Amino acid sequence: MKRGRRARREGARVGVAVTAGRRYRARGARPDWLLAGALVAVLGWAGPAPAWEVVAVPDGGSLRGVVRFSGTAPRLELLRVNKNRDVCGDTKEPEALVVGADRGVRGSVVLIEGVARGKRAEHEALINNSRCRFVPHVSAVMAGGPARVKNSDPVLHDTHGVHAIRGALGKATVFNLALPNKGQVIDIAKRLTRPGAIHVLCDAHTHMSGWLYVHDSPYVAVTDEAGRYGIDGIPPGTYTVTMWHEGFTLKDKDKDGRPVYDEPRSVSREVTIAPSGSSTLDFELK
Ligand SMILES: [Cu+2]
Repeated sequence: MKRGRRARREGARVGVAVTAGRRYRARGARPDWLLAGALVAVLGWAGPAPAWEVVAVPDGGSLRGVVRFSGTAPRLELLRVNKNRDVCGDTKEPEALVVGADRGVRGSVVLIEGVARGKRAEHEALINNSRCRFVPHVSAVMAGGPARVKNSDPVLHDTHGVHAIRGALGKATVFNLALPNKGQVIDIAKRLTRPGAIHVLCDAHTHMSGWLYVHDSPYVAVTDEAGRYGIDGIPPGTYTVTMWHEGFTLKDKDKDGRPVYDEPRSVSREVTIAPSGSSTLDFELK
């Protein structure tokens, strides 16, 4: 009871911060429009994630499953390397769709929606520029959770993250980091204030592409080579669980030669987590 009240209070406080911008705009007075525009640009396409409340989950349950590709997986075009070929090689395998044994899909994000409070964020998202790829290709983290970008190569990478959904003024940059030195690490936790998929690109290498999925709680996972995922410590209840996967049907190339795939896929299903229970939920990706 006490906890619930505190959570509501915190939510309300965040709500005030968000509506403050809206009120400003609604007033509509002359130079306020400029400020409102700036606010939209800063906020991007969604409001900040509500404050996460860490509580003990003694009867937490677990959710496990597999994401499998349904049908025949398309063969994606090799990616041409535009510079530093001595270090990066001439071509790279595309990673937008990687199907392993038993049709398991690597790099799908599975997230539990609407969890108000629960466990502490455990896993750090580390986007490593390694051999001119983002490793891992897809990572996930709670908003404001531990996250860093690293360069393990002896060449300059410029790691540029943009929200995948267009805001009022176009795609919003979340971070844009020049990493000229091997071994360099930059903390990005404070930049990850809003939930959603961030497309991670390299301004130096057009073949480099990855994703960082920011969720509003730590109840999020990315599938492994076999398409498996697992999430633990879930407060008992009934939830919507969503599987997200980046687009992999080639639509176009941008002006620099980057492949442009179609929109990400997402599939949602409902699941009930019993106290200390183990639930299973598989997804099909088409
Ligand atoms: Cu690069």
